[in-house]
Amino acid sequence: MESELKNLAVMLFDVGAIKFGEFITKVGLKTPVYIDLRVIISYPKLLNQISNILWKLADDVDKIDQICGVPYTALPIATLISVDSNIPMLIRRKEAKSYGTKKLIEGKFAAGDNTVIIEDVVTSGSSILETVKDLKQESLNVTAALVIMDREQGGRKNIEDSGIKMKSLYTMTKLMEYLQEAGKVTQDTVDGVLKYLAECLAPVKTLEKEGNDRLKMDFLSRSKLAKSQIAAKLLQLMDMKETTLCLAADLTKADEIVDLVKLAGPHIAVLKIHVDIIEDFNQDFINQLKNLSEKHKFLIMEDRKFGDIGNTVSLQYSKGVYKIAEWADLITVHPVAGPGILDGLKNALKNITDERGIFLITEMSSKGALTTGDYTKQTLTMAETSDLVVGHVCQSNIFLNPGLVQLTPGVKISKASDDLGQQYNTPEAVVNSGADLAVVGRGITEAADKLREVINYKNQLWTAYKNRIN
Ligand code: S5P
Repeated sequence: MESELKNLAVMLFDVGAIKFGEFITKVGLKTPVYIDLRVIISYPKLLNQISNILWKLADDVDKIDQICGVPYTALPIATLISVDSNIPMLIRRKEAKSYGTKKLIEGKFAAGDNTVIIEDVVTSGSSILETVKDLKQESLNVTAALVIMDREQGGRKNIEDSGIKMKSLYTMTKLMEYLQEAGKVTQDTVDGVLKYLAECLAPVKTLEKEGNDRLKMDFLSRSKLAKSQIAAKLLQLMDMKETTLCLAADLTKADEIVDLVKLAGPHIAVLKIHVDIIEDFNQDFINQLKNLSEKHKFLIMEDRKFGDIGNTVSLQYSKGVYKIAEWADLITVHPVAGPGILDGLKNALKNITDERGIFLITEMSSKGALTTGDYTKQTLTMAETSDLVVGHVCQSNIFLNPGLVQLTPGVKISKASDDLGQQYNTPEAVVNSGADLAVVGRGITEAADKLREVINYKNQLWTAYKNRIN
């Protein structure tokens, strides 16, 4: 293998894939060596040789289910390996599509598939770590990263510290040695490159610190990562209106709700109601809410907490007196019945053209709630499987996916609990615990000056969000 690697190093040099001189890297730093493996697509034989030899680094080939290429340079290499080994391939998109499914990972896969990442050059390791993160988000199991060139600037450590085995064909030291032996570079060039590499280490990054930290990202960036279109819309309107307030208008008279929404509409992101507590429910009430939601740009959530088998929730969602599917942008769902509940709800949307979304009740705010342990964990997994899910109703930062929204109830500036088990936290505390949207009910509905309180909550929540992302 060593003599093959030497020959290949010379060929790479000869086709201009390895250059020496003074170059500027993509982060604006000077470097005396530049590796540009993109050129190898113009040399099919070389491309094939590189792919073959890279694949020799793979362990336990019969246990590998997927090969994932990191765009763009490594894609043709991964393709050749996939064709040759007859192991299917995945592509990680650089950005989610702005239309359709918004998938980040293209290709067919199953949760738990063993996946090997193919990459051309590793400097800090961040491309591989971002890829690992997206693959893990889809419950894929990353077993190794196979790399052509390790620049020896700290990337290997970053990747291995994140628990991923990395194997490379060349380290920069070995490459320089081979090229010097072949008379392609002088001792001065070798010294210059090695000195540079020793001095210019890439920043330390690990999987946890890398990339999409939900709590540190702004809503607009996160909207681009959302699988659900209505989640993207929600994140965008929160950014545009500068509000994370979800008003729980738990009043029992239609007119009282409409009057409150007329005041609060410009300041809220979501209006949440319990339609079954309204004594004089009628279609005109819904029409008024829809008009206000269009005028003031907020979404309407029916906090129905569906919790039955698929067939029943399908009927409850679309039929009966309330016909919730026709007007509620968002609904809440107890995942207790298992994934069939999501299929049932989707089934009810066959004739609905507007975007609809679901918040799963993943953790409840009330004292002694049973939404704990495995139940919560399995709900998190369930959310990743459906593009109807907009986010989680929960009390703390229990999920990573920045394309999902955390909605947290139990928010009040002054009071710590009510007499019926509800537990409250302050706006700042819930935002720091990961709340993207905060539900405020009686903190506003029972206030003497409701508009003042709406604005007060909105401002306190927005300030806490701004502090959080900064
Ligand atoms: O865990 C939960 C989930 C929800 S959706 N705890 C909650 O309190 N809620 C809802 O949030 C509850 O049904 C009510 O509509 C609102 C909280 O109202 P508040 O008056 O206690 O602020």
